[in-house]
Amino acid sequence: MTTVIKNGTIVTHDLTYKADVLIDGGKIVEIGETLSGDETLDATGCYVMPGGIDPHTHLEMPFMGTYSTDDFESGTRAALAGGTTMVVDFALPSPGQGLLDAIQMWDNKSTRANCDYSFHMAVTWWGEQVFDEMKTVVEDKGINTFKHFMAYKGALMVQDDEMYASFQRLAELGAIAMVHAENGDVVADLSARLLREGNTGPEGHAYSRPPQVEGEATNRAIMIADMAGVPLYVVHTSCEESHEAIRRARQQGKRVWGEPLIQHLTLDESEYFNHDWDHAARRVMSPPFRNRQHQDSLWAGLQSGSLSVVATDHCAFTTEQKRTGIGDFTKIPNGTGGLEDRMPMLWTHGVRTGRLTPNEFVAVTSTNIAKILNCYPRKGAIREGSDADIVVWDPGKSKTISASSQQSAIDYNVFEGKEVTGLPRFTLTRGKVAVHDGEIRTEEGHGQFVKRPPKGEINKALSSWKEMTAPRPVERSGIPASGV
Ligand code: DUC
Ligand code: ZN
Ligand code: ZN
Ligand code: ZN
Repeated sequence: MTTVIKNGTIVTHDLTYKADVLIDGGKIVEIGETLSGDETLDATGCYVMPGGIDPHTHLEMPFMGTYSTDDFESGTRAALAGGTTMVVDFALPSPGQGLLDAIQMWDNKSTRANCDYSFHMAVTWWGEQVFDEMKTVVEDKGINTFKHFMAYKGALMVQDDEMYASFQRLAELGAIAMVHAENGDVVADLSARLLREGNTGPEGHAYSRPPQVEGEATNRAIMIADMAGVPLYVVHTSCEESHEAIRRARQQGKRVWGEPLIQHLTLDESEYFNHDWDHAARRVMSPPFRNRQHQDSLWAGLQSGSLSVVATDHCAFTTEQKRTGIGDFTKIPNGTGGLEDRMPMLWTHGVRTGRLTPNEFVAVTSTNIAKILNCYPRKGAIREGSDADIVVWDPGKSKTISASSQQSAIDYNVFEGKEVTGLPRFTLTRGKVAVHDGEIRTEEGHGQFVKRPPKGEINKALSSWKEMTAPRPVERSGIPASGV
C-alpha cells in the first residue's frame, strides 16, 4: 500500500518548496508534483518536515533508587504525539556490569517502542572489560557514542584518568565521546554544606549546581577530548559558562557540539522559588534551570550555530517518586519530562518569536543530530530513499499543555498551562500514521533499532595539529637546526 502526502510545503534544514511525498514500504519513494497513492493525507496549510529526533532520553532507567516512569512504550507514544519519530536512549551499565550486558537489558526494554530508536552507551566505570567490549559495541552493535558522567559522585561518575583512557579508546575506534559536564566533587561538597546549614528543600538542588560547576567540567572535557583527539558532544548545555567553552572550542576548529534542552530554553530558576515543595521538586533535574541571561545565551547559540541540537533529557518521575526527597534534596530523583512538548514549545518560543526560521527548526530538532550521530539521510531528511519518518506540521493549531491530556505516564507536566501554537496534524513513523490530529494510533513494537556506524572524525584545535600528529624528539645538545 502506498501513501501520499498532498498539498503541503516541504521544509528541510536547507529548502522550502511545495511538493507531494509518496511513501511505499516505509520509505520515501518519490517527491514531486501531483502524485497519487492508495491513501492520501491532506497537508493543506501545513509544513511537511523530517520527524523530530530526540537524542537524549532515559526511559525506564534505574536511577537514584527507582526507575524513571516513562518506558519505551509510553515514552515513544509521547514522542510521536509531539512530532518526534526517533529517540536515542542511554544504555547504562551499573558499575562493574559489562557494556554488552547493559545493551542486552536495553534491547529487552525497547521491544515495546512505538517509533525507531537507537542507543548511546554510558561508560560508568573503567577497566579492561570495558576497553575490550567497546570495540564490539562500535563495530557489531552499531553504537558510536559513549557518555561519561562527570557528576553523580559515588554512583555513575568517572575520574579524569578514566575519562582520558576512554576518550583515547574512542578515538581509536572512530567513535564520539559525550559528557554530562558538572564537577561532581564540587557538587558533593556544596550539597553536604547546604544540608548541614539546613537547606534541605528542592531549591538546595539549584544552589548546589551553580553554572561554574558546569563551565569548569565542560572546559575540562573539551581539553581532554582535544588531547585524546576525539570529537565531543556535551549533553544538556544549560549556561553561558558551558556554551562559552563550546563556542571557543568550535572557533579553534575542534569538533565539539552543545545540546540545550527545551526546558532550559523556556523555564527559569524561579520555578524553584516561591512555589510549593511539589512544584519545585518536580522540576529538579541536572543541570538545574538557570536565569534569563543563560537562556538568552542558549537561544543565541542556536541562532548562530554554536549550539547544534535541542533535546529533552526526558527522565520522568511521578510526584510520589519525587517525594522520597522530602527533608533531603539530594534524594529527589533528578529528571523532568518533555518528549511530547519539545517540538511545539520550540516552534512557539523559537519560530513564532522570530528567533529561528522553520529551516533552522528542522536543523536543531532533527537534521543536525542525524548527521552527528551518523544516521543521515536515513533519518533527518525528506529525500527519496529516506525513512518515511515525517511530521505534517500545522503551524496554526494551538493547545494548552496539560498533564490531563498528555501521553506520558506521570501525573504532572513541567509546562502545565503553557499555550503552544504549532502541532502535528500527522506523525508518520516509517510510513505508518501514528498520530492523526491528536488521535493516537501508535503500534507497540513497531519501532526498530537504528544502527549507527563510526565515522572516524578527528578532533584537534587547529594550532595543535602539527605537534600532536607528528611529535618530534627534543634536541639535547649541539646547536639547534634553526640556528636560534
Ligand atoms: N540529569 C537528570 O536530570 N536526569 C537524568 C540524568 C541527568 O543527568
Ligand atoms: Zn546528564
Ligand atoms: Zn541525561
Ligand atoms: Zn508496524
